[in-house]
Amino acid sequence: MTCPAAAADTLPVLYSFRRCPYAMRARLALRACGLPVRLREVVLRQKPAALLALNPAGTVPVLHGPQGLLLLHSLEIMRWAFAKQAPAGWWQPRSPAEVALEAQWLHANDGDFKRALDGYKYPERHPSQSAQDWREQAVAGQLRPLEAQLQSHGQAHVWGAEPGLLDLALWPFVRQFAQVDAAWWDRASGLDAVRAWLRRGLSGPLFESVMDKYPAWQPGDADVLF
Ligand SMILES: N[C@@H](CCC(=O)N[C@@H](CS)C(=O)NCC(=O)O)C(=O)O
Repeated sequence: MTCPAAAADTLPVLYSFRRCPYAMRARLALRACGLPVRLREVVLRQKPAALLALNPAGTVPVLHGPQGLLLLHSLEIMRWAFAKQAPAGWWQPRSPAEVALEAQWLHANDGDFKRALDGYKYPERHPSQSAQDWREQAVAGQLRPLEAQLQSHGQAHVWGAEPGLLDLALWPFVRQFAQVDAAWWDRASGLDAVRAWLRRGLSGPLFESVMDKYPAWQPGDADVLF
């Protein structure tokens, strides 16, 4: 959807790529928190100069707004959104111990789990072990603990009945993992609680609402309100 220049001018700009799991989690958080942005869809092979000027590393997502707002990492964007306008009824860490626990899950996801996911998806690029070894590593290090966490309370989300930032941050990565070998995931993984958690997340209105397709942004294009 496009919006009048006057209304859009003050909104932050999100450089995004539809299929990037980091960009997905940023869009999920912005949408969950009800924070509109101007979305610029990036083609990674042809990064716009405006993106590279802001982030020489050339990664998406990037959030750039008025008054010096510049966030170059997905978790920074998520935390900014939740700090600005956390949705009512969502789980938020209430103690230093809960903050630390959430950070541990995120660190494990973005580190060891992401590496194992890449090895599982592209074993030819990561030949130090087989695809099956990468898969087992991802399961042992992250998905079995997630299964145990979900089973410990039997509720819909990682922390319990309320959804939280962590659910949004993990969904896009576990989604990719599940897609590598959907038959194994459905029939042989034994990760029943994780599968149900993922299915609920992906089929809900929030996830669907951040997966619309937009044409690649070019300088001079009308703003796309997201
Ligand atoms: N630490 C960054 C990582 C983002 C990232 O790696 N994004 C990928 C796309 S999924 C990217 O932009 N890669 C640059 C490229 O492929 O040229 C974050 O959390 O936002």
